[in-house]
Amino acid sequence: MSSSPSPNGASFSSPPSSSPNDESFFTPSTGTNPTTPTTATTTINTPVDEDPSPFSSPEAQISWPPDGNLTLNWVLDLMSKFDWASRNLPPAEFPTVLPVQVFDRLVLTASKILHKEPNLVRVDLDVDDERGKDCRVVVVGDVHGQLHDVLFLLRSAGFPCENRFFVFNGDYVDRGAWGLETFMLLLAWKVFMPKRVFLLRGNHESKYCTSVYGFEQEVVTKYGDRGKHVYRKCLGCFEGLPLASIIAGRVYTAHGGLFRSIPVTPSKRSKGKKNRRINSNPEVSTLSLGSLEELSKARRSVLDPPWEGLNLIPGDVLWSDPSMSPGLSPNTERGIGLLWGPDCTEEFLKRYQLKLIIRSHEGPDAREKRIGLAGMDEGYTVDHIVESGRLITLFSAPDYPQFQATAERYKNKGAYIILEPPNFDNPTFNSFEAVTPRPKANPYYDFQDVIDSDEELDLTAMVSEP
Ligand SMILES: [Mn+2]
Repeated sequence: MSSSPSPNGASFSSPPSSSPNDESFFTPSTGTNPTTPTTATTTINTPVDEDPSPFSSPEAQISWPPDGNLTLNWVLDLMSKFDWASRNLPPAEFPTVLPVQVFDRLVLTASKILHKEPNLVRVDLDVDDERGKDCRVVVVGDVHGQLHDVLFLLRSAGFPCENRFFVFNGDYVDRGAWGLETFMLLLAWKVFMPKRVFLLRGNHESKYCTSVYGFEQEVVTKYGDRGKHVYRKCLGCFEGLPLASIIAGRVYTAHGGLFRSIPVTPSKRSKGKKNRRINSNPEVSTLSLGSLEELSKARRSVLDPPWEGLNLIPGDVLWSDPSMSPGLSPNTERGIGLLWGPDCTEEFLKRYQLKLIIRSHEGPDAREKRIGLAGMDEGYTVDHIVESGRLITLFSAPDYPQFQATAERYKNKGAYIILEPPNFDNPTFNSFEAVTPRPKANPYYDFQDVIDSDEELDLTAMVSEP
């Protein structure tokens, strides 16, 4: 049930002076993709003039389409140029590839689409339609700025197209050196195919995490004096990302997972100073599983999901973890979110007649410390098997984290899931290894000092309003 396409030896390096649609890179290795232009010929073959800068190359520069409509070739070209830049340019030269004006247009266009989506996006497939019978949904877990592995994954699964949907479970940025490129290329796909590509929010799509785990520093390094502007725009876009999805009425996906019931609808006032003190949490004794209706009403447009007050559902959905012990309890290891047991998985699946929960959020480092739960060596684990269905953790960053303090690496595989008709509830797991060699890069955070997994949050540092 697990296939392992090997990315090793496949070269994605494609200098921008050659065709960006080089077949070795852009032909999906599996499946069919009717809209993939295997013979596309967007050429930018003009010879390179003498250039004063040893790095900038006029062919590498991306421009916004004059009519504002992204095309498949535009997205493929963007991916090719990001890949080339990651191998050939110092980070500070990145704006010669993605000028800040083009960044602005892409983020603005994507943000408008994302902010309009509901907290819980419904990925509905018209399987009664003749064409719908060939539909697939690819589900992807944490990718953490590992650009080359994301490019491999997209090529391996097949690019998004009319009958190939994608649901990404969040954690696009931080830790890896190419979080900006990764997030931008996913936004490009979102803009190009808004009804086929769904980007959910991860706990790292927040101000707190990106200030500790590298993304803020990455953006400032790449964009220099425009870095603060670029970072702020990214944060604004993070706030628009939806929280969860339901695929074909049968599969629930979210970055962390399940969430508590909140009796009162949170109001804007609940984030005021008076609520900042951590209390002894009188709600603990009355924790109960939240409903999809409550999830739909939560206020997701926050830079950091609060861990106290009334707007707790976003923090739960983004930060919670499954446990082998029954019941709901505060996630004391993380300092935010919940732990939920197999009984909660069963209750949630049964209540909504679902068959599967696919969540992400735990890599090999986190799983090393979780007693009773399987390791992340293959990129996925089946955590709960209950009467109504299963709970799966999916992690899509192989050989993670990119920068690691210890000599011994986890050497974990990443995985993606394919859901197929008629019911979309019997997942196929596809494990894959990291693209090697990974281009050299410097870390954007002090990986020796920050703990490997996201536990023991410095909660006081999260009290930051725009
Ligand atoms: Mn996470």
